[in-house]
Amino acid sequence: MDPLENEAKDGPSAQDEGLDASMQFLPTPDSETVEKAKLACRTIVAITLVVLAAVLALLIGLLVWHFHLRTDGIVKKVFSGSMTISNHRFTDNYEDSNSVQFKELASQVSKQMKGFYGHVPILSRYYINSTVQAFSEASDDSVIAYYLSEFSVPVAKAPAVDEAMSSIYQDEGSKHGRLSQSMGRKPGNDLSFKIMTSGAVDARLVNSSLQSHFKYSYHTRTGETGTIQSPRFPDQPYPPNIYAEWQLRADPAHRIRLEFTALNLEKNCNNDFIRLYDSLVPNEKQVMVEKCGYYTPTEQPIYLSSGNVMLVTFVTNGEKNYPGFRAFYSQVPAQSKDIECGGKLTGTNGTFSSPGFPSYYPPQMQCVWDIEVPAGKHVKVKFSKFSLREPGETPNHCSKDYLEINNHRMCGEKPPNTVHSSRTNQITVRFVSDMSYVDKGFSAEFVAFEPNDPCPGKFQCDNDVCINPQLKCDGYDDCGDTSDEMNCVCSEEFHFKCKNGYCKPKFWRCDRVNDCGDKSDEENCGPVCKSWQVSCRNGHCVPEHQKCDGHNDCGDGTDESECPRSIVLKCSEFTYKCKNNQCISKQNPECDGEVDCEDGSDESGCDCGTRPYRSSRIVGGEASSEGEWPWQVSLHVKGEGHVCGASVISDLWLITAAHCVQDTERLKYSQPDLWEAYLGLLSQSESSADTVQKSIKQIISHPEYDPRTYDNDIALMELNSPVTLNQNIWPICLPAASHEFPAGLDVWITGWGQTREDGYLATVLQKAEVRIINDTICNQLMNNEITPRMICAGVLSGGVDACQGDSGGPMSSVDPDSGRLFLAGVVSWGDGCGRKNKPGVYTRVTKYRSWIREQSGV
Ligand code: 4AZ
Repeated sequence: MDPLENEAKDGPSAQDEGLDASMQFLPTPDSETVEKAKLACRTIVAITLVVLAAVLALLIGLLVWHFHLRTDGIVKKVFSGSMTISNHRFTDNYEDSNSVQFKELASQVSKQMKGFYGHVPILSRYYINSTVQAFSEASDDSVIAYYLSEFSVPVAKAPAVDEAMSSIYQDEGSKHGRLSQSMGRKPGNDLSFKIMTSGAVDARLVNSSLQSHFKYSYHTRTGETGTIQSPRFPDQPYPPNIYAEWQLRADPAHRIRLEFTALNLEKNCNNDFIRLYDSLVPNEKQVMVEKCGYYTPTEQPIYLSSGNVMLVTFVTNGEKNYPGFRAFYSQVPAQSKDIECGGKLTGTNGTFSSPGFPSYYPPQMQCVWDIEVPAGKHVKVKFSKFSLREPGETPNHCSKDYLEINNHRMCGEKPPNTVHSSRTNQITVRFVSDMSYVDKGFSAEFVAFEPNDPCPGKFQCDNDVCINPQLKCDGYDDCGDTSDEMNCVCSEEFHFKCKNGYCKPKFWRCDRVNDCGDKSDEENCGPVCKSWQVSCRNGHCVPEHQKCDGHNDCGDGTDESECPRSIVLKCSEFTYKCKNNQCISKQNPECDGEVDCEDGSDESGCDCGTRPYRSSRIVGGEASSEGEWPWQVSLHVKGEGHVCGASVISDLWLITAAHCVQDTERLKYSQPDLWEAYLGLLSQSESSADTVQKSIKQIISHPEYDPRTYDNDIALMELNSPVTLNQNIWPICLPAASHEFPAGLDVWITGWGQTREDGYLATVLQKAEVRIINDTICNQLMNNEITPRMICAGVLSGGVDACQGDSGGPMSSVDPDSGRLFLAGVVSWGDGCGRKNKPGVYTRVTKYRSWIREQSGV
């Protein structure tokens, strides 16, 4: 029996009857009747108890539910909005939240808002209060009030409150929107107001963990420029867990122009971010942009408001803090040449662009251009830039910001040279930006053309783009829709014909890159051996089963070079030389974690090429993270800043390019005291606790460096004293003379050099992934200027490369077996930067292994 049941049935009954519980189960002579009476009585008591317990449980449940909803289940909902108060004239006192005038009008607005929400039961039930955040001057001299309305809502009712809030405002459309029931002049209340817009406030702005709040309010006048910046900028990183806002006002009939001159925040916008609003309150419907991460000096953006106000908010969380931002604000006339928008355009050609271009266009713009070219001609519009993106918008929907050409809507981002043609001599272009989110806009050219010759002297792509006829069938997609690479007759001399019909430059064959798209350019490469054979580097073919059998069947060690165990061979350029002068067959055996030399020398001196953080695989130049390239050094000329890169190869020695340390008429770059080396650096604008600045003791330029050809472009620098290695300062492995970096291998280049040809230096260390290019091909592409002491790498279609300022820095190659990084090259020279078919040229470090050891002992 269950002991509980026993207690419930028997315990109380024994007591009820005044019996001694110990006697309860003793049999009596007339025990049967006594037992029956007892049983009936016990059942009644038990039922009563069960009912009581159920009632108690229900009561407890109700209490828990009640308290749960009253405490944990309540959410704070904040909405922001603005209203015009048409029966009040604006005075400057309204800009000062401490003035009597501000307080009086704010209190009136709060009262009126209470009455306003009072009409809607679900809102009045949960309404807490409304507080006016700011007033601004409308163009007709009346007052605009910006307020926050707070509600305390049970979680389950939150959607109903959102719904009620959105239905009471009829503010889609525009700021000059329609009147709603919110229009009112109530008896005993002297405000005549019209709600203009209202929207939820981003939950991150009302987060209770934000410890410090900063609020600033500025009014700019014509000819003045003010500065706003994150707390502690530029000396220290911004503080954690703060909310800061700047209310910016301009005179009526002006716009706010905000230009960022520095922007370096944490990459993740969920942690730290800036938001701009086309309002003085953080209304979600009027967000112009959200920014985080780093922007180089060349891409510092400029924003324009639609009216005479703008709000900048800045939020940080408790994790990582960065340098922050600085921006200049000023006022510009609402209608000016820069913000010109629409009109009639005539002639045979001309240009037009989105308002404010190349600044971001303002919200709430509507422009129409009527373009007409001479009768008998047709007209086309070509976009050199087109960027009309909005979060959550897809390019075939285009309901927010868009451009309409003869009723064809375009939005999102389009490639340069996108063309739209008309079959008449007229074209109408309409540009619309809505209340929220702005972008860079577009820049366009219109051109008249003869209907029967749309691309005079050029090739017309299927997408109406005209390209230089030489670009047809050159292996590159110049049209953007591959129509220039279709139906090609490949040139015998220059082209390889892919199986899928494309013609690709001959030199792209067998470079281990799938240029055709169907891999046909990478088939049948190397010596033609049978499928059951191994192809040797010397052109021989040996049976597959002879691979890694401990015999040198190829004769050059190829069949024994990619094996778990090495064999001792006659020394050649393909063998690795151990310290005891024995030569072994294994390819790249140094520091791979296995002892291959009898004397173990291939695994000595291997405290190199490792890093605390791994990089992700992203092609193209982008910012590195701290500790990603701990051998990267920034060489500064004292008083001038960064000039060249270098690599740490031990705690005392750096490798750089000889051309970085050649004397010129102006400066004696070969003098050690001209230089200072920064180790463990990520951003040129800030140093971390692990950054070390070192003086240079001596510079050893390669004695055979040729400044005319850049042959032997390598130099060693000795630090004044050894550096303490740490997670941000660590040597890269030097490859043995026999180390192979085959064509097609992916390698990384890093540096603070120019981010484009003739551009600016980068502030944060940039990284890019490029491929080793075949020597013969590179020599053809670079006018036979490649010597055996150079190695080429790049992306032949262009756009990814080293540039001025990267010189002397590393080309790092990850060894697939050990994961260690080896110094494959030193950035040396090139024909411009990132040009098509112009790879970067690097000093081939394997050629200098013994010279480095002789000079530095490393
Ligand atoms: C330079 O001037 C330079 N594109 C370095 C590398 C490259 C071009 C120029 C490679 O230091």
